[in-house]
Amino acid sequence: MYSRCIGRQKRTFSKFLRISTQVKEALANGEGVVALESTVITHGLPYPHNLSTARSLEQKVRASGSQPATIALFDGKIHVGLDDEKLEKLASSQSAVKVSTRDIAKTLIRKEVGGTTVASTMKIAHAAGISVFATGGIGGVHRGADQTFDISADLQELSKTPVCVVCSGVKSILDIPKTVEYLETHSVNCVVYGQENVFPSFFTRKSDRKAQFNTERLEEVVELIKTSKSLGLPYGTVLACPIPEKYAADGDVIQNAIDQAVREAIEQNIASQSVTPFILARVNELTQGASMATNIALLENNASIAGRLAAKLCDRRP
Ligand code: PSU
Repeated sequence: MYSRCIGRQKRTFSKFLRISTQVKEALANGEGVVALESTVITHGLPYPHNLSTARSLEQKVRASGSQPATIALFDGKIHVGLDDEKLEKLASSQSAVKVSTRDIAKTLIRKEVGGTTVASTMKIAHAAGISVFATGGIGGVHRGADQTFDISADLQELSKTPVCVVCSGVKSILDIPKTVEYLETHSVNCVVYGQENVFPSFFTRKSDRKAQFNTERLEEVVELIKTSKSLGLPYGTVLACPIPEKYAADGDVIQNAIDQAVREAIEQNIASQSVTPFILARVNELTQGASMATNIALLENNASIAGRLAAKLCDRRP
């Protein structure tokens, strides 16, 4: 039943999917492939830092033994694996829209340039046959969600799409305890890659929550993914990787800026999909660029870990 569902999703997406030759070949040869999202390019980082980061993330994946597949929407098609011309077009677009799963169809019919979130990138990666995906942070339950009901579609997607998302947890602009609780309720595998079982909070290595378990062995994560698959479980996996120690130093400064930006977002009635981009841009201003440098460092670290994980996942040696 489960494999019939995947097959159906692949067939229905195939009319719109444009998979690059390199990604197609890597998949056909059973090599590691890592999906990369593109909201971070269109809405997360300013030009030209977004372009240089998009290139460096692809480079990190290659250097760790896998093929990168950056995902974005152009011209009524879903592109999996972008050449440099498309990366440039995406990074410099003034009109690109943020595409969560809900927005895929609308962005296709309007032929808009679209940067994919964690949710839509997972859905597309799965349809293309890619099981590992690297990003900075996942969306989560927003602070005040008991009043606003604002919960990222990333969490829903994690509960129904078997892709492993390598990230640094969620930003403390969100409600971390409720986000971790939501993941648990919806049966998402949630693993910290490191010595301690402490769920990371993006710019800093710690929150006051635990994951399901922690491991220092990617081999154990591979076993988890394979076992979930062979049980026919449809749930995704969060592999939460704390930011490397040397970049975590600015954590307190950034934390204060986040608190201020959250207050401003409430005062200015910023809502829905605009909340995260507003807060990210404001935190970067308040920290005079420190948050962006930290953000890029953790993105690169996660891309390297995902590259190693994807290579191990497809390794068929006994
Ligand atoms: N967290 C970040 N930077 C980002 C995002 C999250 O630190 O750019 C993006 C990701 O693409 C994530 C999306 O999937 O925001 C979540 O948005 P929303 O809360 O509207 O679902």
